[in-house]
Amino acid sequence: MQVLEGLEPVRKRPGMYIGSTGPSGLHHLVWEVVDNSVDEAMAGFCDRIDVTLLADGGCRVVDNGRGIPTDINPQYKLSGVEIALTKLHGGGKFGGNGYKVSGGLHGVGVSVVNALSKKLVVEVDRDGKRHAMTFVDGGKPTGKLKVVGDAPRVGRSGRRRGTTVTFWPDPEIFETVEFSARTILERLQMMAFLNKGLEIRFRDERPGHDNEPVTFKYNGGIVDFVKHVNKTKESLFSKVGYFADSDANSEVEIAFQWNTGYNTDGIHSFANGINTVEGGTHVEGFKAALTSAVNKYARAKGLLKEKDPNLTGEDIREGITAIVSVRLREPQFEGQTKAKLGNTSIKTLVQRATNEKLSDWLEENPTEANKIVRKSIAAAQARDAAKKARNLVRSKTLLDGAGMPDKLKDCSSKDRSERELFIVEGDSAGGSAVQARNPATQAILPIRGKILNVERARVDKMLKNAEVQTLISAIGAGIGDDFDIEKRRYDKICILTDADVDGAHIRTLLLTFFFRQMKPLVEQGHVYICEPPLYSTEVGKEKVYLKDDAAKARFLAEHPNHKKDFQRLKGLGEMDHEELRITTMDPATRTLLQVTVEQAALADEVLAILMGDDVESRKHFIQTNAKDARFVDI
Ligand code: 0RA
Repeated sequence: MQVLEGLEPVRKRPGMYIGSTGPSGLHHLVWEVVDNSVDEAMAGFCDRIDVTLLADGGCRVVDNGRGIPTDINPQYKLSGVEIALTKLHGGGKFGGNGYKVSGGLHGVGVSVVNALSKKLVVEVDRDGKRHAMTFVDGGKPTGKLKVVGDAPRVGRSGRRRGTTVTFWPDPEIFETVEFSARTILERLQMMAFLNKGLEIRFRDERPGHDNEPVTFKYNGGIVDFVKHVNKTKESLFSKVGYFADSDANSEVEIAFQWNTGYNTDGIHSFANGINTVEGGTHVEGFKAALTSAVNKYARAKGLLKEKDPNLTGEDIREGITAIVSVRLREPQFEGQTKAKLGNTSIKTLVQRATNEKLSDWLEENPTEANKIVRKSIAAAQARDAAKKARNLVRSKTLLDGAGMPDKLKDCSSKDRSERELFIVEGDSAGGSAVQARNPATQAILPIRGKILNVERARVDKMLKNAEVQTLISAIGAGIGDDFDIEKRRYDKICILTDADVDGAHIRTLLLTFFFRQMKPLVEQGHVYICEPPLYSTEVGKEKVYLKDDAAKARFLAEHPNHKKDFQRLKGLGEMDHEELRITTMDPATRTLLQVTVEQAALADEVLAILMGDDVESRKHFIQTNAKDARFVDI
């Protein structure tokens, strides 16, 4: 059998066993102890685990399993308890062959926890007796395993069975020995979801912390997990699908639902209770079978015609929430963060199970199956439309304006460094701007009303919007990942909107669009805001324009004897073109504000909050900023 060693190697190289000596390694101790109890639960002998953070910094894990064996093992001449707590099992999670002595499927064993604790007490209730043993300074026993009394009574005639491990992590090993209740709670909840019916209780007894006990117990298991993940989303249908399968060496359990959203990364996977955030063979098997089962169903029911191409995996996964949980004998964890399952045999099991059982589920739930297929088809169409729109945009990149939108009044200069594009709110203001401009260097693009809200719209809808299309064509450098700043047709992009709330809104929308879809344009200082003045007055024969109320107040302070009226320049449309030229467009006299990334990001954030889907933060923002118009009016 495996070589058993003392605990010195663990204290010499803790990172080898628990990954690090930082907070992650510290919490590994808790996972290690809890995993042992969960293994006992998985074996069917335990249905309750209590985790307590003690006031003195210790951590206690109590289960009602069979109890670690207390009798003497003839081979080692030691009790099972001593073997479990003092003998290092061959290998380990972070560098060995993953073999574990107890029924568990992974982990490095409680002996590692013992080695890295300044004190550890193990208590075992078995055969009607309570047995106890204490270790100090990294696993040195203070005596043998002793019977310290009777096990507590349970029920009418029985005595409690179970294991209690209490440990105090060694501050000489760890950078910090302060546990995070939140980290532990998250993990315990996940464990409870993955082990249906298992009751896990948590209590933080440390002074200054929330001492209320918390209980996790999910009789629906991963079905409840899917419901929990989808709680904040709008689901496509109320049912949650579920199936499970197994072979001689492994088990798979899958729960799934779709929401109306567009994300394609809603598959959460686990191997032996470990969250495989990088996916792996189990996820590959599921994805492959999901794609083929949905396509097969769609064809069989005539939802996809013979001439239609297959739905892609990505189209089908749009809006999915799924939990894929597998248990297997010797899991191989690979990848950057050791969070990708590598065992190839599990792919076969998951794929076969999904092909069979998901197909059955689709047949048995035609209403839901129909909705899934229709959503996938919509996703495919959207993807197609987005691609067409992108290709359209790509082909128009020339300075000579061939194929430019009709609305654009382009400029004639072939020298990009002097070309300017004015995006002007409304057709009538657009007309004035055309008269006020220098046609050699200044192009005008009128924008009607409010352009599409980029935040909420998905990319394909956004690209279908006529205003957005003309804007992209006029600038000529593409969008998103394809945006190429070298292809821009203008050096300055100037936003010219009214000095009112609607104008501010359009400006925010445009800034957000540039920030999201043409970021380098903002980063490299090509985006500007025009500042048409609010007031005009006369000093002698000369007309004076004043930007806002503050400028008017300053002017009055400087000209205390000023008697002339102030004209309020209402909208861009009401300004004559000469006024517009002087105040806003002529480089010799205008005021132009260069947009910084910070300004654009703030506009983006404001818009995300005001118009995104997150109703709660929108409410919060409106409540806390209702008085502060500055946020919207950049
Ligand atoms: C080995 C054998 C048996 C139980 C356990 C280990 C065991 C270990 C831990 C660690 C924490 N809680 C635990 N509960 C059980 C089975 C012994 C038997 O056959 O009764």
